[in-house]
Amino acid sequence: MATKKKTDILLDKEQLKASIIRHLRSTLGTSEEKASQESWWKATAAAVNEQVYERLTRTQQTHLKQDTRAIHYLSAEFLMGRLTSNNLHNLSLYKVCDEALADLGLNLSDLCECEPDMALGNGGLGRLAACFIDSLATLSYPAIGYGIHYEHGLFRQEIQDGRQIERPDSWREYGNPWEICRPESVQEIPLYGYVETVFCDDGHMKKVWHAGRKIKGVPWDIPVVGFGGHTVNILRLWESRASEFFDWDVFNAGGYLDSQAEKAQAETISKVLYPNDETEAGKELRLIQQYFFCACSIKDIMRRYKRAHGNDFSHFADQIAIQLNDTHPTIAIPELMRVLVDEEDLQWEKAWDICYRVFAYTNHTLLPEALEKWAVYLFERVLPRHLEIIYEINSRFLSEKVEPMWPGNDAIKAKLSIIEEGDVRKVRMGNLCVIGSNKVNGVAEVHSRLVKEDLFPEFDQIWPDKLCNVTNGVTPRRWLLACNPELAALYDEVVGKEWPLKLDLLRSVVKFADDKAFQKQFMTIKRHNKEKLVEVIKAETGIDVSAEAIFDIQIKRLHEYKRQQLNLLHIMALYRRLLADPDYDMHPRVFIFGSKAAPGYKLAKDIIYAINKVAERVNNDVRIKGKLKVVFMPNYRVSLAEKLIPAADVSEQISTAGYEASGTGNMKMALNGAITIGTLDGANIEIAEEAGEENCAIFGLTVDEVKALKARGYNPYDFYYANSEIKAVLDWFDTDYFTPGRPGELSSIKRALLDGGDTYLALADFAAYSEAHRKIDTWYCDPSLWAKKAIINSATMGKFNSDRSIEDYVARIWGLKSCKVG
Ligand code: DL6
Repeated sequence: MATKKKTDILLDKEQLKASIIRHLRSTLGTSEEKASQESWWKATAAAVNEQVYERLTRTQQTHLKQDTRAIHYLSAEFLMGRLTSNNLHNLSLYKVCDEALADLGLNLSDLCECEPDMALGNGGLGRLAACFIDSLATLSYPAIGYGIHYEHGLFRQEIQDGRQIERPDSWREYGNPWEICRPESVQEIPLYGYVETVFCDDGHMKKVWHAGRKIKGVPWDIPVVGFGGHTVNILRLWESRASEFFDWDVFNAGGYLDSQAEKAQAETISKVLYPNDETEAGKELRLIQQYFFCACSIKDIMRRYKRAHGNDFSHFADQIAIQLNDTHPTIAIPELMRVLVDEEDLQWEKAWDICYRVFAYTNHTLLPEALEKWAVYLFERVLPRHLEIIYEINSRFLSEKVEPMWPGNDAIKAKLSIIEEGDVRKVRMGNLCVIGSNKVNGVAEVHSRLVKEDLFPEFDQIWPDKLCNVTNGVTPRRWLLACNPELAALYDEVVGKEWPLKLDLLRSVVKFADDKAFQKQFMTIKRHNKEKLVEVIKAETGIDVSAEAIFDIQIKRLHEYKRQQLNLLHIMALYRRLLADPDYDMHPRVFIFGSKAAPGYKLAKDIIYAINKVAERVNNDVRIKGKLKVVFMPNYRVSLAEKLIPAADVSEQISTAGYEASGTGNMKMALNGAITIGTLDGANIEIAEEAGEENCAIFGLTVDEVKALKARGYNPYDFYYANSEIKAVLDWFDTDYFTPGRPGELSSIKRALLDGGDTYLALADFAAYSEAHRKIDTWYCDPSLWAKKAIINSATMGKFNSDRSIEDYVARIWGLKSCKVG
């Protein structure tokens, strides 16, 4: 009989049961009779953690011994969601645990529902980071994710009378079993103060930053279990605390609140994700947040490096790779320069050579408002030494790179400079990222092309090999294996159990796309998932929908460029058609939205309100005989996405071409057998290439057509007057049809689309969008044709495995070696 390998899962059902009960009694301090569902969930997590920690230790020992290059992924967002089912799946313990709990009279899925989402992110960027750290561990790469341990992640969204209300999200109010505090690795971070120039005995000049304040960074580690359970990396999140948090003297003198002021101030730094930065205080807080987590992370990286190499920095760039996930962690570049030059006494040139080889930057958006800029005066006050370093980087860049290429060209210098001149001088973090990184990547082919051609064309001329592409991906473990168990089981049967690692294997399923028996199996699974969603919708919103209908889903942040308003216009147009002709020929359709709007984004919030008001009217209108339903699911988050995605028939990916960097929801829905209605934007283009354009409903202006129309001068009124349906729908917003007794409550949407200039060309794409929906309807009415398209979509998404993205990063940017944990 073969002996078990050290990494084989050694737990059987009885052992797991015993472990859960032991933890229930000795870790949770309760008993089987008294325990709440939460206690059972935590006891289960603790039992799983025994396995996780053992592997974590083994991984860290292996990495220490092998001492190969590691990637440090710096991100302001990690949208992890729930970890219980994910960790069980990745340790191959899901089934055993399910059975063990069933023996104890419990249901694993119910227990999983006790877990709050770790919503430490806003949207695609944060979820991508979560998928990437899953893939890095799965592929056995030495990697650490670094971010912020927000006390409250993204707000919890409630809907009251149709409007979004933001409530604090307290994901760890009663403790989170997946995180470990590491007091032994606390860091202290300086802020404010002044810089002194000191002349040393050997005659050289040195800069000394005298901090005005110090903040403590306390690390919390979340183990990241790779699929197969061999490698367990960590996600290290920094929590801010006051260095001296309690003033005895002030307290004893009766200043009970004042005695804690320092503590309150320091803790503010890791309080919330993206504090509102419309005020000066908000801007300062955001900059401090960014510096805080970057500085803690750089110190941590230094500590580890020095443990192995002492003060010999000649191997630093060979050992350390740092990825900047968007511009939020840009300050890590001058921080590493500061540490190397000021603290480690390296020459500027040597330090710069190291920095340049260490850093790489991922751009996630072309929207100018998302490329951060900080006022110089703010920098001067909060990070005075960093501003000096940025000036030095900039002056060397302009004289060594720009002047030789464009001699005497001040306009180009002004454009490429890290400092933007004007009434308020600003530090351009995007430019600093490009100048300080050895590679810059976009996240889908078309996006990367636009980064090169439109966003950073001169930088591309200076460094022709710097700008590259890595198309995003999603982990098939969470986004198929865990969230769609029936489809996963079908794929196990048809292609074997290797597909969660080699998603390309699914391609062989294409040959069954015409097979009636397979179609039936595939669509029965979809039907089951839809039936489950019907229950969730009823429970969350009270709305009755039928699984007979087409489930048409748009789930993503609310933004005008993503065009939820276009979807709404079309829904209203369908409603009008149905009112005009109750026998209007269409298959019943349920339009489902899930979306949060940034708290300060008024129009986005108005769009949510309009969706809800239209939903109320449409859902209760007996004249249309239930042919149209509209559902807005409150508090969209990862765990809700896990229920929506497997049930989607149609995936709405309708951004204005050229604006959505990639999208990842598009990949998740297609992988689960939804058909994309989408523009030729972001990764939609690559999805259509993989699945075949005939299996997607592609519509609308292309990137070049969008540019041409804008260049010609786009006038939305042309479409308003030319298309009577558009006119009627827009005029509806001014009436009280959807807001009885309160006309004009929805008018801001019409205004934005007409007088506001319709920046994102919703009216220009309306007719094509409406036509694409007709096509969807026709396809759906032919069940075999629909099943074939759905199967092909699911089977051809192999490219969008985040493991492939990570291998691309490794080959094109990071140069890592996989480090198997034995
Ligand atoms: O790369 C991950 C994700 C892309 O899939 C989305 O297309 C893109 O919108 C998102 N970008 C951001 C950055 N901020 N903004 N806007 O979240 O990144």
